[in-house]
Amino acid sequence: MKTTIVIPAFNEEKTIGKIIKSVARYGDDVLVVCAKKSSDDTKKIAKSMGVRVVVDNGRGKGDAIRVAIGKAKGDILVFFDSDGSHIAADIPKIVAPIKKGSVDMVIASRMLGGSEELHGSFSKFFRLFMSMCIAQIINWRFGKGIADTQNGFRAIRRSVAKDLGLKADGFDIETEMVMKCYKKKYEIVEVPSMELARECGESGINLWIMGGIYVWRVFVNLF
Ligand SMILES: Nc1nc2c(ncn2[C@@H]2O[C@H](COP(=O)(O)OP(=O)(O)O)[C@@H](O)[C@H]2O)c(=O)[nH]1
Ligand SMILES: [Mg+2]
Repeated sequence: MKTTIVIPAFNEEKTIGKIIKSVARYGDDVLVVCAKKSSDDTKKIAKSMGVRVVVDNGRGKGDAIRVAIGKAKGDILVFFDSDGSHIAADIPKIVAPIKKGSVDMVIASRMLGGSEELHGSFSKFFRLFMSMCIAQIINWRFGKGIADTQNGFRAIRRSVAKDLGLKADGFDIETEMVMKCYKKKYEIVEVPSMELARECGESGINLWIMGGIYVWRVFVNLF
């Protein structure tokens, strides 16, 4: 099975080069999805490194993930953020359960592996709280015991990703992916992986706006 490492990137010129280098050895190819709304040199740097680069439609991270699902060539897609939050050496253990057989999606779990992004300030606490509430609702609805429904670092069979019919344009795409996998009886497992603090800049998530979108996304996928 071939593996494509998908890197969504919105104004990440400071880290994109390093991230591409760090993940390349773990996949058969690398696909960088640059944000149409990027205003820095992310795209130029990615292209100069000889990997495939596509541009999203300017609607957000979910849009970028959907573009990648349509354009990637691998049988397995690994989504890996470009801000330095994930550990590239964990990619083999995220992909392994899919390669072994019956698993369809593997989430790199911060709840099992720890996170530098979910503790400290009030906004980090609120994010963790929201994330736990969403996991609880999903577990109640589908009779599961998942701990981290939202980490961007994950692997999925491309055929499964295509079959989900994802609609989210924003950061709610990860939650939608989990709910639709459960609805369609696809198997998800979590593997521990530490989330590091992003290396520079700030998260694109505005909690007050995204909070409402997350609630809506969970609600429309409940029944
Ligand atoms: N292509 C694309 N990538 C995005 C967009 N928004 C965020 N990203 C990337 O998605 C990843 C996660 O975004 P980030 O702001 O760190 O969110 P957080 O990790 O959930 O706090 C990063 O690699 C961003 O560069 C977007 O609109 N388009
Ligand atoms: Mg991040």
